[in-house]
Amino acid sequence: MFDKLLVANRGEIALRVIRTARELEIPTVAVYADGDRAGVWVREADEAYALPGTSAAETYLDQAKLLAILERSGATAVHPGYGFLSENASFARAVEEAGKVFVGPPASAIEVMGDKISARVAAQAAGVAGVPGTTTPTTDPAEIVAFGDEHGWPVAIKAAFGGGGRGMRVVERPADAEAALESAQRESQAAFGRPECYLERYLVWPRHVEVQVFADAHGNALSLGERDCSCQRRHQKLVEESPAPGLSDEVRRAMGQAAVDVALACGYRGAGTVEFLYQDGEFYFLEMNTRLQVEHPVTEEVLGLDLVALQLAVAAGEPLPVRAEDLAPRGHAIECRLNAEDPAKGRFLPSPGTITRFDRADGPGVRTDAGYEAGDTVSQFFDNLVAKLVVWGPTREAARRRMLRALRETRIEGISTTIPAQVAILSHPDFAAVRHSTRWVEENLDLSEVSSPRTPAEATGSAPPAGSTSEGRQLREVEAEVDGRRYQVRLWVPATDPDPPVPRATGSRGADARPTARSAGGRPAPRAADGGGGTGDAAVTVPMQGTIVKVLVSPGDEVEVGQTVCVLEAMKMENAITAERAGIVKEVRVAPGDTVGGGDVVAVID
Ligand code: MV4
Repeated sequence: MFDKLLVANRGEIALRVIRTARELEIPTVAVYADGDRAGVWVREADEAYALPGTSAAETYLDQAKLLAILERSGATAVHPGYGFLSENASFARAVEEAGKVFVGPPASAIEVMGDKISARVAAQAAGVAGVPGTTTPTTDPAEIVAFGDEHGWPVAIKAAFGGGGRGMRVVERPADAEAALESAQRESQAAFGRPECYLERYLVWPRHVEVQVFADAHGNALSLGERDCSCQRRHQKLVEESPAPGLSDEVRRAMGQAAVDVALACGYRGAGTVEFLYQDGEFYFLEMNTRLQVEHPVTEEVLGLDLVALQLAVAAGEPLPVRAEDLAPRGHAIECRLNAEDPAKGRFLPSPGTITRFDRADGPGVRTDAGYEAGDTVSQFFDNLVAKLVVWGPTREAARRRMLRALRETRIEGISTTIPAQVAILSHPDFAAVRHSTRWVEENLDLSEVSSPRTPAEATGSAPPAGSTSEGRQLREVEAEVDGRRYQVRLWVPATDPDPPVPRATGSRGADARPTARSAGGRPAPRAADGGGGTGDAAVTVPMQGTIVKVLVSPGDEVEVGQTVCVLEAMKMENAITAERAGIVKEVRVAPGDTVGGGDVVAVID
């Protein structure tokens, strides 16, 4: 097929590609940034080359370095994985111009789908409707008002060159149009270097359903079924599943056909994902991702197919080795993205660091795709994804329970992970009954009691016995046997460590997650906002490092609980920093352009 394959990526996806290549007896070439020298994918590849540097821009995004390694290694094809250069048309073109094969779609298809306005136009031309919206860039807030009055409020402002929700703003009423457009354009410019935005009617309670498509160079295109990725937080997916639950056969079939029509209309080849919003029995084209997605394993588990093998086959010019009538979907698969983030209080703060323990879940129907092992360090420079936990079960309910079992079996120490949040999601009755939507995790799931200590010892004093303080005490988990029965006991003992770790929050592992969102009919009722009593902190702090892009209050202003004090740009997203208590602004310590670190005080409220 190919004499040698360059895998231009890192972590779990690099290893995922290398595994299939090995099964196909294709020699592989890995690449690594300075901090990745000991990466598991580097060891598993047949050859590995350094990408000198630490940041993504200096390494996995550096086209010149990758093209030089392509030449030097003698590889004849490049698999870009996801992220990095996977949807970069100029890289795809440069690879082809070097006489090598880009394992992905033609550069022209990447270009059409990379511009969300032209993607909408292409889908429309294929007879596939998007959400009612505009097909020219919006520059005037008056257009938003006119659009909302015609199609209904709220209105979504979206970045034409965005994706993943960056640059998206929801405008509830005409008075908010101007500020929202300005903010969307600013975020879009910062993240993508282009300010163009367009409009859509905003759907209030949709599910995110996407269709996996495959096309070959011989005019065949095929749907490999759908995935539901509605459980996400700030556009970071947490749980994905296939098939999408609760769709009628008619909708499922029509959505698959629509996705195939979109792929054929843009001259697609390879693996692609067509995203839809699904609400009230209707589906609407959203965008097309021209790469293999993180969540592809749920499709693999349900169909018993290797999507990387299919990618390599069609990239080599072979006809698709499967036909629609041969597909035999079986059971249900769920994936959890285990990220190095602390979900405590629903904040999901990045938690880079060294993994000191990593016990994988095992047993029937369980698959872990990880890019790290115990001893490896999750760097602040790259994605927080540590591993993907994937389960298969004969039914959705069996898969849901199996995932809970596998989450509890997985033990990761040294970093905090999203596992407790995923336990909360999977064990919630709304998720079990498919009452969730793309807004459910953020608006209905109560993560206030969730915690994810980096190590069990770090739970020190986290729940000290009544009447004691955490000071000078340490939690010890010990086993005891009383009358022939084993007990696991927690003891708060005098600290031997002269500098005991700072208590973080209550609870210890995933099982402590206590979701409490209530359900009311089809749509769960939002939970009460935190700090509603206005007893929050006087000091307004930022949760993470970033740049202040806007300050909305001045000393002497009166503020309410939840009012935006300033806007922080972090990880290329704008975050509203809000007041946790009502009062008068006593001090404002930042100005636009200032760089701040996690925990820094930006204002004080009296
Ligand atoms: C929407 C929407 C509601 N109405 N468009 C966010 C990411 C980007 N791919 C599109 N997104 C959305 N577009 C309209 N007209 C709601 C979302 C959305 C969303 C979509 C998919 C998965 C998670 C989401 C979370 C919040 C909002």
